[in-house]
Amino acid sequence: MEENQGILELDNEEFINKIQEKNIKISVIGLGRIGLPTAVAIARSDLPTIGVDINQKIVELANIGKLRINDEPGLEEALQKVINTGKFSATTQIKDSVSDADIIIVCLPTPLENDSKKTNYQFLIKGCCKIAKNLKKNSLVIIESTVGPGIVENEIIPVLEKYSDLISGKDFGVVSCPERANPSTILTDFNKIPRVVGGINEKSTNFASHLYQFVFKIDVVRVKNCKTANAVKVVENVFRDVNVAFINEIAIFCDRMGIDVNELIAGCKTKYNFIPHFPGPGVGGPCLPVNPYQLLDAPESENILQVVRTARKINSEMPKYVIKLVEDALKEVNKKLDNITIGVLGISYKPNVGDIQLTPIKEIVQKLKQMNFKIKIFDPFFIKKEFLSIQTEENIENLVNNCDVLILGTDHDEFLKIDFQKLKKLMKSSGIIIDTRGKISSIEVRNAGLVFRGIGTTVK
Ligand code: SAJ
Repeated sequence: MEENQGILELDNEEFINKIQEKNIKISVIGLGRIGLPTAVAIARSDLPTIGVDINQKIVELANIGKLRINDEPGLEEALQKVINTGKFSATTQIKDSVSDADIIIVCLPTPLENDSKKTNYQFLIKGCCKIAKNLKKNSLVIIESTVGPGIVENEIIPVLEKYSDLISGKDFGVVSCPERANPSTILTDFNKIPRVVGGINEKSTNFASHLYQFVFKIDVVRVKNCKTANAVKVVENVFRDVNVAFINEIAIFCDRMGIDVNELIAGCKTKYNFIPHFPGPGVGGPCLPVNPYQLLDAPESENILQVVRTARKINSEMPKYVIKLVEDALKEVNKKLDNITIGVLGISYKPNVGDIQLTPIKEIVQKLKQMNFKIKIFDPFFIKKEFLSIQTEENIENLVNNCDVLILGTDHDEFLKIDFQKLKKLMKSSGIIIDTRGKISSIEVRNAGLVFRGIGTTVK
């Protein structure tokens, strides 16, 4: 087996041997929330890995074993180890990584154009254009970015062929293996959640499967092609968005019926085939509010997928329901609407992450500002930072001090141990607690002499 032989010239056994000998060079494009942990995990299995990112700061920090984010447990330690072993390094120069790589793993963002609700694939396409210009013959490109079904076949492969002058399936391989890990538990998820692999041909699928099995020691589900693998990822997220919309509506129904939605869910989930989802102030993050549009982008979705469209509408209107709860509670305590101070506990889109991408709390704060309420914010991941031109507080006490209303926006662990008796002393008289996450005991709040509202948990 000659040294500069491209991996796709190898047969299955030779490829597996080359992996076992740790003699496969990996390039990871995009060192963000998924890309960096992926590169670190691969380097941790002793495969030489060069990571690429256009952000100089990320690259400089990574090369000294430091992270920009502080909410991925174990990642910084793992990074330091692979920096010390020399199995991982980072660069801003795509040529330095791709031109000598056997396998190129693409972890570039595919965000939503908020106004048009169209997915922006430009970061991915531009990245693949640069990859193509440096692509070694007989290498394998793995797309981990979340894309709509058909995007790899119709947009990515043509770009790779055009700028490499190579033919996919003959001169290079392509596979979709969408990432499935949860922000804040990514490294552990890598070794727990099976991976779905679908390639342009059997060899591409096989080689990618061997790589993921070797590095992550997890089951690999092989599917027929790239679009099927991409559809799996998008549909499993849209499934979640639809179920969250369902339970959000049920929660509003519960508030009207005088039923506690948490008690309802606890009852339902005793049935083996009920998958519990939980109401909230809306669906945020870089994934769930985006993925439905990756289905709806496809011309094939014309006049169908009404459930997906409706679910998006329901979830994007939940911030309005939170505002209604605030208005109701202020009416109950007969507070005039001027000179009201509202404290918001948590702005992240979900608990225990420092991430405000498409967070529903943004719309809630914007609406409250439009209603001329004075807003204070505290989030342990964003201390003394600016959010919607509001300087966030240093601690909970500063937030609660002199508040009329306290809204639990994100259920970070540290917010679940609040002493409402103590809190009542800091708030203005007839204080109000709005729980958007179903994590606060209405009894405890009311026993402390505070007014309580929750999404589906308001019932006395
Ligand atoms: N949410 C609810 N109620 C629920 C579940 C979630 O209101 O019962 C809200 C959350 O508060 C958050 C949003 O939905 O605002 C998304 O939450 P999430 O837990 O789905 O978090 P993500 O977006 O960080 O991760 C999802 C995961 N997808 C699935 O679990 C199917 C993760 O596994 C994916 O890797 C990730 O999307 C992704 O990268 O696509």
